[in-house]
Amino acid sequence: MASIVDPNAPNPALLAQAAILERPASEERRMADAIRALAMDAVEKAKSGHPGMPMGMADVATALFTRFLKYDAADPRWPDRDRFVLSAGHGSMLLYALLHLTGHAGMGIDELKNFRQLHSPAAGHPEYGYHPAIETTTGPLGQGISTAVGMALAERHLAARFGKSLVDHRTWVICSDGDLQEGVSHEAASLAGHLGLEKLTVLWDDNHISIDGDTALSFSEDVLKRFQAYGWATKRIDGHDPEQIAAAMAVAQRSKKPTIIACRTIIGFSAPKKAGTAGSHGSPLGADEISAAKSALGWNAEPFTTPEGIKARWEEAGRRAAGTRRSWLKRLAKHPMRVDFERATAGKLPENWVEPLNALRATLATEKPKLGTRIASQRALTALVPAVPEMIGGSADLTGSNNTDVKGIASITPGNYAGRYVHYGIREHGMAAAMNGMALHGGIIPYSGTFLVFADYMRPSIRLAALMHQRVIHVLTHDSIGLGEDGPTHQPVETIASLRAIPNLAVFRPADAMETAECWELALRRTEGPSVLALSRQALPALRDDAGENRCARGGYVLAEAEGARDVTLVATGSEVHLAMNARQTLVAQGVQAAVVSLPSWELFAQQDEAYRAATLGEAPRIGIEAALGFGWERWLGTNSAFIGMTGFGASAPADHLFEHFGITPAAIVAAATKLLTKDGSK
Ligand SMILES: Cc1ncc(C[n+]2csc(CCOP(=O)(O)OP(=O)(O)O)c2C)c(N)n1
Ligand SMILES: [Mg+2]
Repeated sequence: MASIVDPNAPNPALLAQAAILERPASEERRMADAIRALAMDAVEKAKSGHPGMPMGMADVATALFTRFLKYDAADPRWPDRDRFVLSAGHGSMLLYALLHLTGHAGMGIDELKNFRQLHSPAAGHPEYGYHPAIETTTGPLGQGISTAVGMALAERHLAARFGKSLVDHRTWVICSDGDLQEGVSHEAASLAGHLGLEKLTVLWDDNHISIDGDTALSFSEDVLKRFQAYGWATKRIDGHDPEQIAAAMAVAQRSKKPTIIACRTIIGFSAPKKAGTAGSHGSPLGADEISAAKSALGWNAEPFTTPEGIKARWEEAGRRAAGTRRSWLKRLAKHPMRVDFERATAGKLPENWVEPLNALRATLATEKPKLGTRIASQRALTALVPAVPEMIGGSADLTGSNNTDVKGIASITPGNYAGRYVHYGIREHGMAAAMNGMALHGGIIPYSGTFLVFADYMRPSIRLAALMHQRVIHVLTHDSIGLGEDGPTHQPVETIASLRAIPNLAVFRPADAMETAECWELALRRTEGPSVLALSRQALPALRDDAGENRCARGGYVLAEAEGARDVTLVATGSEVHLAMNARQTLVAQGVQAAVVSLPSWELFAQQDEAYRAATLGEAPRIGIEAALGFGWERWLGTNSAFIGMTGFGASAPADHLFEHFGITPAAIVAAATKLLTKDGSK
């Protein structure tokens, strides 16, 4: 088969490289070469990593970090800093070299020598939390740029809330071909264009190379035209020409639209054989190629060293905005909204925020309403959103179904960012990534919704939120066959189990309005990671009339104890808890002592001490009930047990017919208990 790209053709990139290397080496070029040298050295020492991207983008990154990016190496968490996202996370040495050269504490030469080793802040890909200047974890292509959209939106909203004197910064992204091929970036870029996030600038490493070779193998659209159609400003430059780079960045700073700059670069720039080829993408160049590359650059310094003059220039760049930061601190000190600003950016909830929710819980205890938990969630939001100004809601075009909106709360619209509700459109993945960016930016607690079954469309971003310990809350409604007629495409059966498999994600499946309010409180208090609220479409009876202690806080609890010694324990979640309560009544009438345990959050329950868990689950045979697959239930059920739930996909029919058809009914629970106890010999 004829290949689109002839692998034996002479590499034009090497000719272009020779021409660039003939130009007199400016100070900027020498500063960029310091990045190239460190990237080559660190990857060589680690015997793994990606030298090509840092070597190709070194000139662009140098212009950004010496002339445009607002940051102070002395305080990388300064709230009004520009955000810099290295979306092409495989090029992590670019970021580490920049942090090292600009004088950031905690990224000394020893850290670079430990690139990709255990406990090094210079991990294989940038990891949020490993160093304060790493704004987000990147590596899964497409996530960084989409997360940056959320950061840029957060900036616009907080500027509207607190004013320009406190919030006025830009978001800069370096991305690669892979970032722009991934679908999530299409969703996020479309949203950014629609909302007009003018302070977002994407620097695209347009090097025409990915792992399989020339991007022409798989990528032929006009990317800039695509971005123009999204409503972005675009620019195409030579990514090795400092004047063109600076001119384009200056234009981006004045742009009234988000901007993407296609920076035509040579991957692995300076490597005499591997430059311009996929060979420089993801493996050490080798001693000979490195030595030839350094001599082509005129770089004579020992490995892992930067000539003093060049290092001094870089450190000066790291202090460039120190004065700007000091003036900002002075403005903050005198600002009438200082206390609120500091509280919001620290992620602390306002004093008394929980009181309206407690009032709601008291009402629910007396009214005992029969509600879908999605409606109960809206009642909780009606109490919470006015009390917690950091909460920014939204939905992926299912507002009326997810019930994520609150009366009187305005939407964010293009050019007006003061609202607190985002119409994300049908862009679940982009939404979840942007929510991560909003949380990472600080000052915002993002929540939003879609159907539970579409969690799969957001999974890579939910996983990152869990990995990064971000408080992001997903309201996922229509959580079982209980949604009825829309049928098996819309009925999650494996979704809850798959979400429970993600470490550090809290999955809540409340049983009634009271539990829903309690789970909302827990999700908001959970600063160490994301939460999912799995909520029913169908109405559920109230099961609780106590509004004191938040009983969901322990993840599981005895909702109804047996009259005497337990014969059987019915363990259920969400919409199946009331079925268990129903079955309990019949069993009691038959002389079987049944207890009901509600288990709204497996993660919180697993954190309780052994004694509490043992007392809750009891020693009697157990029956698990959940309108989903039984995958994972063995964890709570033990050997002498049964599970009532789904065994495959659902079907299209009214919900009550489906529960009947799939045998998830009080009668089925009673039958299972009888069978279990007969087998057990105890009855
Ligand atoms: C979602 C995802 N899929 C696959 C990969 C593996 N991977 C790492 S880099 C890369 C592509 C490299 O091409 P490009 O993005 O153009 O980066 P460059 O080689 O130019 O640095 C791939 C497929 C990944 N990191 N993320
Ligand atoms: Mg590329």
